[in-house]
Amino acid sequence: MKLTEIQDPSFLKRMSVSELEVFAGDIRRFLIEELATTGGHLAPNLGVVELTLALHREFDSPNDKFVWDVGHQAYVHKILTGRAGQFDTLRQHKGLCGFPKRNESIHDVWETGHSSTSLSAAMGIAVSNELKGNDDRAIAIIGDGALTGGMALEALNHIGAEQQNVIVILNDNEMSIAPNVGAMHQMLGRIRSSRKVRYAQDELETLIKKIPLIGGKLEKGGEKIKEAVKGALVPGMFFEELGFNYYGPVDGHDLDDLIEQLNYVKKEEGPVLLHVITKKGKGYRPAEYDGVGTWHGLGPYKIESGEVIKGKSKAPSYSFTVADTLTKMARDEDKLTLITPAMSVGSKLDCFEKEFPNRMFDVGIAEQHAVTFAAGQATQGMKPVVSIYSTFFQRAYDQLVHDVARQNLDVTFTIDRSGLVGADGETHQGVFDIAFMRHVPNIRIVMAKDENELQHLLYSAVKYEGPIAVRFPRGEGIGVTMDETLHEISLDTWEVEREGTDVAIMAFGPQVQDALKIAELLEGDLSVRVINARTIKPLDEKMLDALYAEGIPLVTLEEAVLKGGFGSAVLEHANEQEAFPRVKRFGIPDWYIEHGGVNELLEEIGLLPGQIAEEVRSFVNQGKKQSV
Ligand SMILES: Cc1ncc(C[n+]2csc(CCOP(=O)(O)OP(=O)(O)O)c2C)c(N)n1
Repeated sequence: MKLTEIQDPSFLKRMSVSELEVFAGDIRRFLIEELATTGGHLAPNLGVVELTLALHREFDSPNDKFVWDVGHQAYVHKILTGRAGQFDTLRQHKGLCGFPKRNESIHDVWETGHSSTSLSAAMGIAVSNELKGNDDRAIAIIGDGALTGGMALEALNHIGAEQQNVIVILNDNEMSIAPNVGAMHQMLGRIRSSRKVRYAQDELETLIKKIPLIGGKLEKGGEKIKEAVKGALVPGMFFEELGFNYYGPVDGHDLDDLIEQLNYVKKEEGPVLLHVITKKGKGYRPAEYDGVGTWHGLGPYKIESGEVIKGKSKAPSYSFTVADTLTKMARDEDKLTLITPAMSVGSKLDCFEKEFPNRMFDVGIAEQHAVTFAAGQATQGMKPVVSIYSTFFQRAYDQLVHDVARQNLDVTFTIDRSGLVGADGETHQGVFDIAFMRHVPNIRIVMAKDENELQHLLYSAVKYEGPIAVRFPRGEGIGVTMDETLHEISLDTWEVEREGTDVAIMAFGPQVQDALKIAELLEGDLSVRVINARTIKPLDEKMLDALYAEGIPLVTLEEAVLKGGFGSAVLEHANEQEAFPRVKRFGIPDWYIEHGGVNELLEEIGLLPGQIAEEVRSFVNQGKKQSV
């Protein structure tokens, strides 16, 4: 069958195991070929081809509800539910989303992008099923990486206690983006190496009875001893103790075994966990032998050589500049430590890790813990830096408010992927952090106009004693010359980048470059002042007061949500001063920005320099008319 002709997964039920095996090969070829042009999450999807086939064969989606954790591994599910024909638009503007999307298919019941939500969502679905009196199943598919997230553990705790009918499929490939870490990972490793298989409950009882000499006595001798023996025989005792019936470990590429185990699982009442061992990147050599995480998610590549196609790089990435600066600083500052919640690959922290392995902590997907762990260190005089993506920092809001800022602790946050990120879409846009940090007492927020200013701003932020967030965008710097030595710059003043008398544009981060472009576009018509407002909090109140007094029209520009953002801060300050400047704000509107190229997205919301320039022109002219 041609993959593009698939409408729904029901045809799988008529396929034999050997037919399914051939079909798995077709799906792998399709993924490798399609993603070579579009890019995307190749390795996670190659790892779940057989698992997804078996799940769709043994359950009845959409009545039975699949909840994919993170959702980056749902491509095979998308193919089997009638979306193969849209893969040439994967992660592109208006194209197929890289994560489950409810408006794409009735088979996508739960939208994600952030990890560790699947068990809670499946529990919600299972409870609803019960209350509504139907026996549809709730099936969460979660990776060993996502299982380290606090939410997943909270949900295990709840599901086990309630004995709810939730099926958990643990897709254990030993990798998060990079190799997985933590005690949970070590525990799963012990299970994997024990190579024992789960015996169905009644078989286990029979087995215990058969143990020479003591088996019969044990049977009569009370539950406690029986449970202890069971612990030795059942590899997933941890999950059993939490109230789950554990099955596995099963080879996730052996369709025969998978189907057999799913049939056991289907018949169970109460919570059940099937431990499936898979290989990330299965079936494509470069992805299979990737110990680093390159093939987790990537852009286009050459299929034959496995070479990742990269545009000519003009400048180091902002992430690299941050990691490099921290590494340099750590050479002189032995209290500096670096904490990452599983994002060392994306934030390019390997240089720090190589040089200071004992001061670098990958805590797994555990943003909340990462922040409070840093706070704990700061109470002891250390200088912790939490490297975190803007979007994942959302998870740790209370830890910021209650643990770090309230105690006014010396923690630096380096906020990667601040601003629009593009292809990952609405779950990943880094546009909320200013709004959720700005109202928190004690914290400072800064963003540099280019990579050179970034290194100095970060240097100053780490030297500063108190909570401070250094934002920086995804991708490459703009190619400015980097100073050899680091120096401190002010953390509460702005700078005029270009003089002008008709209007003042205040921007920070890469938007300073946009403001300069706008000024050029309007040259001849309007004289535009451009201000690098690199300290978002506190504002440069002295400069602002002078601007209010001057009466020049003000424009604020930010790639962050308008509500509660930098422009709002400028208005609030005017209100506090009882000043009434004319202010026009540009930023992210009050809706979620979907996936697509950053420029396409900016165009859609009217934030390209050319679009803003026209708006600024009419804003200033309108003001002139009013004052005539
Ligand atoms: C809250 C949160 N933190 C970090 C990430 C970034 N992230 C995406 S996938 C991933 C690894 C997930 O590993 P696992 O669950 O084992 O899935 P695999 O890719 O190995 O199949 C990480 C850290 C995220 N999506 N959500």
